[in-house]
Amino acid sequence: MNQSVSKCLRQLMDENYSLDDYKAALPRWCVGCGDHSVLTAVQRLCRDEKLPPEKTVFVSGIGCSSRFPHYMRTYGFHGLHGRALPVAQGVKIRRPDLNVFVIMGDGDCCSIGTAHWIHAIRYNMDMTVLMLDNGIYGLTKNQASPTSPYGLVSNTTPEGTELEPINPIAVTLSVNNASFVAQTAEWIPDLTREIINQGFRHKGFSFIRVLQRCPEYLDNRFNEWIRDPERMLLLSHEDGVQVSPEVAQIYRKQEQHDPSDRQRALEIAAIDDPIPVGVFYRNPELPCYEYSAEPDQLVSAEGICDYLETELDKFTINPAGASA
Ligand SMILES: Cc1ncc(C[n+]2csc(CCOP(=O)(O)OP(=O)(O)O)c2C)c(N)n1
Ligand code: SF4
Repeated sequence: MNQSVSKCLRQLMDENYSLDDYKAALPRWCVGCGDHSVLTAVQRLCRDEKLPPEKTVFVSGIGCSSRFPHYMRTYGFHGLHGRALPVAQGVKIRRPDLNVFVIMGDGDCCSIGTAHWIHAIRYNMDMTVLMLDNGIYGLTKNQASPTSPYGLVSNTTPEGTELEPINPIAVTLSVNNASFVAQTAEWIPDLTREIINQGFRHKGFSFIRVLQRCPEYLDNRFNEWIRDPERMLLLSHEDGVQVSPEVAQIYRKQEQHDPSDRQRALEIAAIDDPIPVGVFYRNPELPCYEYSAEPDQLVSAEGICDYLETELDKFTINPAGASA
Protein backbone atom coordinates (compact mmCIF):
# COMPACT_ATOMS: atom_id res chain seq x y z
CA MET A 1 0.00 0.00 0.00
CA ASN A 2 1.15 3.52 -0.84
CA GLN A 3 2.84 4.94 2.27
CA SER A 4 0.90 8.19 2.36
CA VAL A 5 -2.42 6.29 2.04
CA SER A 6 -1.54 4.02 4.95
CA LYS A 7 -0.46 7.10 6.97
CA CYS A 8 -3.85 8.72 6.24
CA LEU A 9 -5.68 5.54 7.24
CA ARG A 10 -3.72 5.33 10.46
CA GLN A 11 -4.52 8.96 11.23
CA LEU A 12 -8.22 8.36 10.55
CA MET A 13 -8.24 5.34 12.86
CA ASP A 14 -6.39 7.30 15.51
CA GLU A 15 -8.76 10.21 15.46
CA ASN A 16 -12.10 8.43 15.25
CA TYR A 17 -13.38 6.16 17.93
CA SER A 18 -16.61 4.22 18.25
CA LEU A 19 -18.38 3.23 21.45
CA ASP A 20 -16.92 -0.26 21.05
CA ASP A 21 -13.44 1.20 21.44
CA TYR A 22 -14.32 2.01 25.06
CA LYS A 23 -16.30 -1.12 25.94
CA ALA A 24 -14.53 -3.83 27.89
CA ALA A 25 -16.04 -6.56 30.08
CA LEU A 26 -19.81 -7.01 30.20
CA PRO A 27 -21.11 -5.15 33.29
CA ARG A 28 -22.10 -7.40 36.16
CA TRP A 29 -24.37 -4.88 37.87
CA CYS A 30 -27.95 -5.91 38.66
CA VAL A 31 -30.67 -5.40 36.08
CA GLY A 32 -32.05 -1.88 36.54
CA CYS A 33 -29.00 -0.62 38.44
CA GLY A 34 -28.40 3.06 37.71
CA ASP A 35 -24.68 2.43 37.20
CA HIS A 36 -25.45 1.10 33.68
CA SER A 37 -26.74 4.48 32.57
CA VAL A 38 -23.70 6.32 33.92
CA LEU A 39 -21.38 3.91 32.13
CA THR A 40 -23.14 4.61 28.82
CA ALA A 41 -22.92 8.37 29.39
CA VAL A 42 -19.19 8.12 30.09
CA GLN A 43 -18.49 5.91 27.08
CA ARG A 44 -20.32 8.42 24.88
CA LEU A 45 -18.32 11.27 26.33
CA CYS A 46 -15.07 9.41 25.57
CA ARG A 47 -16.18 8.81 21.99
CA ASP A 48 -17.44 12.37 21.42
CA GLU A 49 -14.31 13.91 22.92
CA LYS A 50 -12.14 11.40 21.00
CA LEU A 51 -10.23 10.50 24.12
CA PRO A 52 -7.36 8.19 23.24
CA PRO A 53 -7.90 5.09 25.42
CA GLU A 54 -4.16 4.93 26.12
CA LYS A 55 -4.29 8.49 27.49
CA THR A 56 -7.28 7.90 29.72
CA VAL A 57 -7.48 6.32 33.15
CA PHE A 58 -10.36 5.42 35.45
CA VAL A 59 -9.59 5.12 39.15
CA SER A 60 -12.04 3.70 41.66
CA GLY A 61 -12.29 2.45 45.23
CA ILE A 62 -14.33 -0.58 46.24
CA GLY A 63 -18.06 -1.01 45.77
CA CYS A 64 -20.53 -1.95 43.03
CA SER A 65 -19.91 1.41 41.32
CA SER A 66 -16.18 0.93 41.69
CA ARG A 67 -16.27 -1.97 39.24
CA PHE A 68 -16.47 0.78 36.60
CA PRO A 69 -12.81 0.58 35.38
CA HIS A 70 -13.35 -3.08 34.40
CA TYR A 71 -15.97 -1.99 31.93
CA MET A 72 -13.85 0.67 30.21
CA ARG A 73 -11.26 -0.27 27.60
CA THR A 74 -8.84 2.33 28.97
CA TYR A 75 -6.29 2.22 31.76
CA GLY A 76 -7.86 1.60 35.13
CA PHE A 77 -7.08 1.17 38.80
CA HIS A 78 -9.61 -0.65 41.01
CA GLY A 79 -8.04 0.11 44.34
CA LEU A 80 -8.94 0.25 48.01
CA HIS A 81 -12.21 1.28 49.62
CA GLY A 82 -12.18 5.08 50.12
CA ARG A 83 -8.76 5.57 48.52
CA ALA A 84 -9.65 6.35 44.90
CA LEU A 85 -8.78 10.05 45.20
CA PRO A 86 -5.21 9.79 46.53
CA VAL A 87 -4.45 7.19 43.85
CA ALA A 88 -5.89 9.47 41.17
CA GLN A 89 -3.87 12.40 42.52
CA GLY A 90 -0.72 10.30 42.30
CA VAL A 91 -1.52 9.44 38.69
CA LYS A 92 -2.23 13.06 37.81
CA ILE A 93 0.82 14.59 39.47
CA ARG A 94 3.09 12.13 37.66
CA ARG A 95 1.20 12.18 34.36
CA PRO A 96 -0.68 15.49 33.97
CA ASP A 97 -1.14 14.65 30.30
CA LEU A 98 -3.64 11.87 31.11
CA ASN A 99 -7.41 12.28 31.29
CA VAL A 100 -8.20 11.17 34.82
CA PHE A 101 -11.66 10.03 35.91
CA VAL A 102 -12.56 8.94 39.43
CA ILE A 103 -15.55 6.75 40.31
CA MET A 104 -16.69 6.47 43.92
CA GLY A 105 -19.77 5.26 45.76
CA ASP A 106 -21.35 7.29 48.57
CA GLY A 107 -19.75 4.97 51.14
CA ASP A 108 -16.42 5.28 49.37
CA CYS A 109 -16.53 9.09 49.26
CA CYS A 110 -18.63 10.28 52.21
CA SER A 111 -17.76 7.63 54.77
CA ILE A 112 -14.34 5.96 54.75
CA GLY A 113 -12.91 8.37 52.14
CA THR A 114 -14.09 11.67 53.64
CA ALA A 115 -10.64 13.04 54.52
CA HIS A 116 -9.36 12.33 51.01
CA TRP A 117 -12.44 13.96 49.49
CA ILE A 118 -12.02 17.21 51.45
CA HIS A 119 -8.31 17.53 50.70
CA ALA A 120 -8.71 16.58 47.05
CA ILE A 121 -11.09 19.54 46.69
CA ARG A 122 -8.41 21.82 48.18
CA TYR A 123 -5.73 20.57 45.80
CA ASN A 124 -8.01 21.22 42.81
CA MET A 125 -6.26 18.80 40.49
CA ASP A 126 -7.69 18.48 37.02
CA MET A 127 -9.88 15.37 37.12
CA THR A 128 -13.52 14.40 36.67
CA VAL A 129 -14.96 12.86 39.81
CA LEU A 130 -18.25 10.97 39.74
CA MET A 131 -19.82 10.08 43.06
CA LEU A 132 -22.50 7.50 42.31
CA ASP A 133 -24.88 8.07 45.20
CA ASN A 134 -27.40 5.28 45.76
CA GLY A 135 -27.75 6.05 49.48
CA ILE A 136 -26.71 2.56 50.57
CA TYR A 137 -23.74 0.18 50.63
CA GLY A 138 -24.57 -2.02 47.65
CA LEU A 139 -21.60 -4.36 47.32
CA THR A 140 -21.65 -5.44 50.95
CA LYS A 141 -25.41 -5.93 50.76
CA ASN A 142 -27.44 -3.32 52.52
CA GLN A 143 -25.78 -1.21 55.18
CA ALA A 144 -26.73 2.43 55.79
CA SER A 145 -24.39 5.03 54.32
CA PRO A 146 -23.92 8.71 55.27
CA THR A 147 -26.36 9.69 52.50
CA SER A 148 -29.07 7.17 53.47
CA PRO A 149 -32.44 8.83 54.08
CA TYR A 150 -33.39 9.41 57.72
CA GLY A 151 -35.13 6.39 59.24
CA LEU A 152 -33.85 3.88 56.67
CA VAL A 153 -34.02 0.31 57.93
CA SER A 154 -30.94 -1.61 56.85
CA ASN A 155 -28.71 -4.43 58.13
CA THR A 156 -26.78 -1.98 60.30
CA THR A 157 -29.81 0.10 61.32
CA PRO A 158 -32.60 -2.41 62.10
CA GLU A 159 -34.51 0.29 63.98
CA GLY A 160 -33.96 2.85 61.21
CA THR A 161 -31.16 5.40 60.86
CA GLU A 162 -31.18 8.04 63.56
CA LEU A 163 -28.99 10.55 61.73
CA GLU A 164 -29.89 13.06 59.07
CA PRO A 165 -27.97 12.40 55.86
CA ILE A 166 -24.86 14.36 54.91
CA ASN A 167 -25.28 16.83 52.02
CA PRO A 168 -22.39 16.10 49.61
CA ILE A 169 -23.01 19.17 47.43
CA ALA A 170 -23.08 21.57 50.40
CA VAL A 171 -19.93 19.97 51.86
CA THR A 172 -18.03 20.26 48.57
CA LEU A 173 -19.14 23.87 48.05
CA SER A 174 -17.94 24.77 51.53
CA VAL A 175 -14.34 23.68 51.03
CA ASN A 176 -11.82 26.32 49.94
CA ASN A 177 -10.85 25.91 46.31
CA ALA A 178 -14.05 24.11 45.21
CA SER A 179 -14.01 24.75 41.49
CA PHE A 180 -16.78 22.72 39.81
CA VAL A 181 -19.77 21.29 41.65
CA ALA A 182 -22.75 19.68 39.93
CA GLN A 183 -25.56 17.23 40.52
CA THR A 184 -27.43 14.99 38.11
CA ALA A 185 -29.73 11.98 38.20
CA GLU A 186 -28.91 8.90 36.16
CA TRP A 187 -32.54 8.51 35.06
CA ILE A 188 -32.16 11.70 33.01
CA PRO A 189 -29.44 10.43 30.62
CA ASP A 190 -29.22 13.58 28.45
CA LEU A 191 -28.62 15.76 31.47
CA THR A 192 -26.11 13.33 32.93
CA ARG A 193 -24.13 13.24 29.71
CA GLU A 194 -24.14 17.03 29.42
CA ILE A 195 -23.05 17.55 33.03
CA ILE A 196 -20.26 14.98 32.83
CA ASN A 197 -19.18 16.69 29.62
CA GLN A 198 -19.03 20.08 31.32
CA GLY A 199 -17.14 18.61 34.25
CA PHE A 200 -14.64 17.00 31.90
CA ARG A 201 -14.04 20.27 30.03
CA HIS A 202 -13.55 22.21 33.25
CA LYS A 203 -9.87 22.65 34.15
CA GLY A 204 -9.82 21.59 37.77
CA PHE A 205 -11.45 19.19 40.22
CA SER A 206 -14.96 18.53 38.91
CA PHE A 207 -17.17 16.99 41.56
CA ILE A 208 -20.37 15.50 40.17
CA ARG A 209 -22.87 13.77 42.41
CA VAL A 210 -24.95 11.34 40.39
CA LEU A 211 -28.17 10.24 42.09
CA GLN A 212 -28.34 6.55 41.35
CA ARG A 213 -30.97 3.85 41.77
CA CYS A 214 -30.15 0.62 43.58
CA PRO A 215 -33.20 -1.57 42.89
CA GLU A 216 -31.64 -4.42 44.86
CA TYR A 217 -31.34 -2.73 48.29
CA LEU A 218 -33.04 0.66 48.10
CA ASP A 219 -35.86 0.21 45.66
CA ASN A 220 -38.32 3.13 45.51
CA ARG A 221 -35.73 5.62 46.82
CA PHE A 222 -36.31 8.02 43.92
CA ASN A 223 -39.64 6.73 42.55
CA GLU A 224 -41.64 9.82 43.53
CA TRP A 225 -39.15 12.09 41.74
CA ILE A 226 -38.98 9.86 38.69
CA ARG A 227 -42.76 9.76 38.35
CA ASP A 228 -43.21 13.49 38.86
CA PRO A 229 -40.72 15.64 36.89
CA GLU A 230 -42.18 18.72 38.63
CA ARG A 231 -40.30 17.58 41.71
CA MET A 232 -36.96 18.09 39.97
CA LEU A 233 -35.49 21.60 39.79
CA LEU A 234 -33.42 22.16 36.66
CA LEU A 235 -30.74 24.81 37.12
CA SER A 236 -30.38 26.56 33.81
CA HIS A 237 -28.15 29.40 32.68
CA GLU A 238 -26.20 30.35 29.57
CA ASP A 239 -23.00 29.47 31.50
CA GLY A 240 -24.58 26.38 32.98
CA VAL A 241 -26.02 23.22 31.59
CA GLN A 242 -27.61 23.21 28.12
CA VAL A 243 -30.30 20.56 27.79
CA SER A 244 -32.22 19.51 24.70
CA PRO A 245 -35.69 21.08 24.15
CA GLU A 246 -37.21 17.63 24.86
CA VAL A 247 -35.62 17.48 28.31
CA ALA A 248 -36.51 21.11 29.02
CA GLN A 249 -40.13 20.34 28.13
CA ILE A 250 -40.31 17.45 30.60
CA TYR A 251 -38.42 19.22 33.40
CA ARG A 252 -40.29 22.49 33.39
CA LYS A 253 -39.52 23.55 36.94
CA GLN A 254 -36.38 25.60 36.32
CA GLU A 255 -34.32 28.26 38.01
CA GLN A 256 -31.93 30.61 36.29
CA HIS A 257 -28.81 30.07 38.33
CA ASP A 258 -25.49 31.75 37.53
CA PRO A 259 -22.82 29.12 38.34
CA SER A 260 -20.40 31.83 39.49
CA ASP A 261 -22.75 32.67 42.40
CA ARG A 262 -21.43 30.50 45.23
CA GLN A 263 -23.74 31.95 47.87
CA ARG A 264 -26.87 31.08 45.89
CA ALA A 265 -25.36 27.68 45.07
CA LEU A 266 -25.16 26.96 48.81
CA GLU A 267 -28.77 28.04 49.29
CA ILE A 268 -29.93 25.77 46.46
CA ALA A 269 -27.88 22.89 47.86
CA ALA A 270 -30.04 23.05 50.99
CA ILE A 271 -33.19 22.28 48.96
CA ASP A 272 -34.02 18.58 48.95
CA ASP A 273 -37.48 18.69 47.41
CA PRO A 274 -37.65 19.48 44.52
CA ILE A 275 -34.25 17.90 43.88
CA PRO A 276 -31.97 20.47 42.19
CA VAL A 277 -29.93 19.23 39.23
CA GLY A 278 -27.43 21.14 37.11
CA VAL A 279 -24.20 23.06 37.61
CA PHE A 280 -24.17 24.61 41.09
CA TYR A 281 -20.79 26.28 40.92
CA ARG A 282 -17.91 26.80 38.56
CA ASN A 283 -14.72 28.82 39.02
CA PRO A 284 -12.29 28.35 36.13
CA GLU A 285 -9.75 30.78 37.61
CA LEU A 286 -8.46 28.63 40.44
CA PRO A 287 -4.98 27.15 39.91
CA CYS A 288 -4.61 23.39 39.56
CA TYR A 289 -2.02 21.93 41.89
CA GLU A 290 -0.34 19.72 39.29
CA TYR A 291 0.18 22.57 36.83
CA SER A 292 1.46 25.03 39.41
CA ALA A 293 4.04 22.54 40.68
CA GLU A 294 7.50 22.37 39.01
CA PRO A 295 7.27 20.71 35.59
CA ASP A 296 8.22 17.10 36.13
CA GLN A 297 11.27 15.80 34.40
CA LEU A 298 9.98 12.22 34.52
CA VAL A 299 6.94 12.86 32.35
CA SER A 300 8.69 12.53 28.97
CA ALA A 301 10.85 9.71 27.61
CA GLU A 302 13.77 12.17 27.22
CA GLY A 303 13.32 13.28 30.81
CA ILE A 304 13.44 9.70 32.05
CA CYS A 305 16.67 9.04 30.03
CA ASP A 306 18.31 12.22 31.38
CA TYR A 307 17.35 11.28 34.91
CA LEU A 308 18.76 7.75 34.55
CA GLU A 309 21.99 9.10 33.01
CA THR A 310 22.45 11.46 35.95
CA GLU A 311 21.73 8.72 38.48
CA LEU A 312 24.06 6.20 36.77
CA ASP A 313 26.82 8.83 36.49
CA LYS A 314 26.97 8.77 40.27
CA PHE A 315 28.29 5.21 40.08
CA THR A 316 30.91 5.67 37.33
CA ILE A 317 34.55 5.30 38.43
CA ASN A 318 36.41 8.54 38.07
CA PRO A 319 40.01 7.63 37.07
CA ALA A 320 41.27 11.05 38.17
CA GLY A 321 39.60 10.58 41.54
CA ALA A 322 40.96 7.01 41.82
CA SER A 323 44.59 8.13 41.42
CA ALA A 324 44.23 10.99 43.85
C1 LIG B 1 -11.06 -0.81 54.28
C2 LIG B 1 -12.34 -1.48 53.90
N1 LIG B 1 -13.42 -1.34 54.71
C3 LIG B 1 -14.58 -1.93 54.38
C4 LIG B 1 -14.68 -2.66 53.22
C5 LIG B 1 -15.99 -3.33 52.88
N2 LIG B 1 -16.72 -2.61 51.85
C6 LIG B 1 -16.52 -2.87 50.55
S1 LIG B 1 -17.49 -1.96 49.56
C7 LIG B 1 -18.20 -1.19 50.90
C8 LIG B 1 -19.28 -0.15 50.75
C9 LIG B 1 -19.76 0.03 49.35
O1 LIG B 1 -20.70 1.06 49.29
P1 LIG B 1 -20.52 2.30 48.36
O2 LIG B 1 -19.17 2.88 48.46
O3 LIG B 1 -21.64 3.24 48.64
O4 LIG B 1 -20.62 1.68 46.89
P2 LIG B 1 -21.80 0.86 46.18
O5 LIG B 1 -21.45 -0.60 46.38
O6 LIG B 1 -23.09 1.23 46.77
O7 LIG B 1 -21.67 1.27 44.74
C10 LIG B 1 -17.66 -1.65 52.09
C11 LIG B 1 -18.06 -1.19 53.43
C12 LIG B 1 -13.53 -2.78 52.41
N3 LIG B 1 -13.56 -3.44 51.24
N4 LIG B 1 -12.38 -2.18 52.77
S1 SF4 C 1 -26.59 -4.03 44.53
FE1 SF4 C 1 -27.47 -2.06 43.93
S2 SF4 C 1 -25.72 -0.77 43.39
FE2 SF4 C 1 -25.03 -2.92 43.41
S3 SF4 C 1 -25.21 -3.62 41.28
FE3 SF4 C 1 -27.08 -4.18 42.35
S4 SF4 C 1 -28.50 -2.49 41.98
FE4 SF4 C 1 -26.43 -1.74 41.51
